[in-house]
Amino acid sequence: MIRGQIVKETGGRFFVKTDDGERMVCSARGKLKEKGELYVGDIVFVDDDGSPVIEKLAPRESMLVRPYVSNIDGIIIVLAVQPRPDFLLADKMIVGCVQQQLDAIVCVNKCDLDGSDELVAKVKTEYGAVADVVPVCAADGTGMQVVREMVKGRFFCLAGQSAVGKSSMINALCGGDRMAVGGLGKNLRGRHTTRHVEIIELGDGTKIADTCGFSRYEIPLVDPATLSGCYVDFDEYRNQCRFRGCTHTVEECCGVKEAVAEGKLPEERYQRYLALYDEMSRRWEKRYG
Ligand SMILES: Nc1nc2c(ncn2[C@@H]2O[C@H](COP(=O)(O)OP(=O)(O)O)[C@@H](O)[C@H]2O)c(=O)[nH]1
Ligand SMILES: [Mg+2]
Ligand SMILES: [Zn+2]
Repeated sequence: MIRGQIVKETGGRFFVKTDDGERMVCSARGKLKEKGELYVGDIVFVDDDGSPVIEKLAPRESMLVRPYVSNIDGIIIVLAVQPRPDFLLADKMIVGCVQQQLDAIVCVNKCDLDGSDELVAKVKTEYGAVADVVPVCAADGTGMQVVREMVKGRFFCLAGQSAVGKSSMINALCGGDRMAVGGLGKNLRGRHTTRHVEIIELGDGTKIADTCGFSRYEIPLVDPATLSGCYVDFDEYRNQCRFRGCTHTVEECCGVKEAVAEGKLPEERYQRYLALYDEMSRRWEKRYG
C-alpha cells in the first residue's frame, strides 16, 4: 500500500499526496467514510489497482474539531482591528493548543489600519506569556517573513474570525493568489468564503492550511477543575495558592487572583477565564451531573 497525506477533500473525493510527492484522487473504503472519519491532514494508506482507495488511517498526532484538521504542529491565530477581536475565541484556541500540545502563534493582521499599535500592545499583554505575538500586514507583506521562519518545516493551520485576513495571509505567504479573499460586508459572505480545508505547501516541508472563518471554536470538554492547567501563564503563581487543586475562582488566598490584583497577570484574560470556567462547568454538569 502507498502511504500519503490527505491534502484536500471535496464531495467524498480525497486528494492524497504520497510520500513520493505524487498526487492521487482517492475514494475511501466505505467503513472509513461512513463514520466521517477522514480529515485533511490524515496520514492514510492507499491501495492502488487502477482506482485508488484509502484503506487505512494512521493514528493521529493531533486533531482539531471545527475546523477539522489533523496532524498539525501548531495554529496561527489571526486577530485584527477589524472585525473587532474576539479574545474569548482566541483564549479557547490557546486552550486547545495546550490540550493538543500545539504551538500557538498570534498574528495581529492589518497593521496598516489605525488602532493597530494599540491592539498589538494589548495582544502582547494578553498573550505574550503564552504565545509568539507577531504584527503582520498581508496587504503589504510586513511580518510575513517572520511568520514564515516560525512555521518552517512544520504544518500550521490558520484560524480566527471571518474576514481577519487568513486567506490573504496565505496568499502573502505563498506569494500568489491561492486563496479567494472575501470582503468584510455580510452580503459577500458565502461568495468568497473558504469552504473547505486545504493543505498548501510553501516549500522545504512547510505546510499551511486555511480554514473557513468561524465564530465558534469548540474545545473538547474538560473537567473545569483542570481548565486552569491550560493557562500556562498562571503556572508561576499557582504554587502560592493555599489550596491544592485551587480553581482560582472562589477560593481564598489564591496566588493567581493575587497576581491579577497586582497587575502581574492580565485582568481581562483572567475575567474571560472565569467565563470559560463557567461555560465548562455548565457543559460538565449537563454531561455528568
Ligand atoms: N487593510 C488591510 N486589509 C486586509 C489585510 N489583509 C486582508 N485584508 C482584507 O480583509 C478582508 C478579508 O480578508 P480574507 O483574507 O478573505 O479574510 P478571511 O475571511 O480571514 O480569510 C478582505 O477585504 C481583505 O482585502 C491587511 O493586511 N490590511
Ligand atoms: Mg478565507
Ligand atoms: Zn488559585
